[in-house]
Amino acid sequence: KEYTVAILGATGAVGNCMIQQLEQSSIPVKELHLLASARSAGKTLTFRGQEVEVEETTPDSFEGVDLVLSSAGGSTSKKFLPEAVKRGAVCVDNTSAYRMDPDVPLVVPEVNPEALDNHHGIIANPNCSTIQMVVALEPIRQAFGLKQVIVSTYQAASGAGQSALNEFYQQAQDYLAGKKMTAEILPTKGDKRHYPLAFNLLPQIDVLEDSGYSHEEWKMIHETKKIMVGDMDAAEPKVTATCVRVPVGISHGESVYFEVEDQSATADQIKELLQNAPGVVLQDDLANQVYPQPLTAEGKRDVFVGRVRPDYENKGAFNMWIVADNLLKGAAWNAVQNAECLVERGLI
Ligand code: A2P
Ligand code: 11C
Repeated sequence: KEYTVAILGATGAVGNCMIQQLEQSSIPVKELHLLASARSAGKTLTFRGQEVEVEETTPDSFEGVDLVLSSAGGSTSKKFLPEAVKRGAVCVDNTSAYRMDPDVPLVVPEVNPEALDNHHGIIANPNCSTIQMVVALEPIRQAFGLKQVIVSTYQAASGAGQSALNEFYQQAQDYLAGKKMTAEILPTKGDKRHYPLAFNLLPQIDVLEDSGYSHEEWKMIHETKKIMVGDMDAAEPKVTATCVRVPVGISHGESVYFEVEDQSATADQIKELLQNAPGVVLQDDLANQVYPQPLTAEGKRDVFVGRVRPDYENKGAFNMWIVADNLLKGAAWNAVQNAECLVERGLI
């Protein structure tokens, strides 16, 4: 079977990567529709050497579509995905719109592909910072049990979309040219105040909530639980997070502290597990200063892990450093990989 595919948000940072990832995927594509807002209608983008015109999204854009890959913001997903499902399409949604819906599987193929079997037309792709963390933690959880995770993130500007990435590059140029930096998007579109990211750090990703946490931190906590144990409020693993935007264009870094149940676990055993884990590349060679970095992770589909070491003051606890391309494994590749799994399982 060949599939008619639509990419909703095709002109965005993730949408562009979805086009590339689909080009490289095993999914047989009969026809591709590139959908965005009215602002982009008529622009052309390239798929497998052919020019494809971008169309304004309407409910009828999904007529005859088998598979939708979407990354055009939560409100756009809420507006259009039910229309797509009504017309018989299966949607892999990269936004947070449906992630906590009990009828919507939240899937990272290396961790919980079986959750796809229960879909009702929409499959949610987790948040980028959650995805890379669970890919690295799941093999450890399977082998030793996982009691607690404490994560601090170092997140790239592109996580906030193409316009945020452009704003960050402009700020860097302005700063070096001795001009005043301007900020209209970061830390998050729609909030009251904006600050420059260039030569700075912003401890706010998404909106700040009354709990004292940012919404990004909330997502890392509850998405991790839903993916790993199927319950967004599960008591274990315990998860807490601090999310920080750093002046990097692409690829998120994470410092992850975790405690396992099996107190006999060693750092060498954990490294061996990671070496053999699907989707993970272990880059951990201290003698040769080998460790994951955003610049070397960019453009790759894998999750890179290094600096694995025990907490010598707390048995059964470890630290590690994780980096992945937030636009690929954190978004477009995970979405296309989910779609490949749906095809393999006969679920589209
Ligand atoms: P457009 O380029 O026409 O604004 P990013 O995450 O990089 O900011 O990209 C967001 C994507 O979502 C873009 O492709 C953008 O299209 C698309 N988009 C935003 N709002 C809408 C909407 N109301 N309907 C369809 N697509 C939208
Ligand atoms: C960021 N992680 O870096 C966010 C972007 O829930 O899909 C992804 C938001 C989401 O800003």
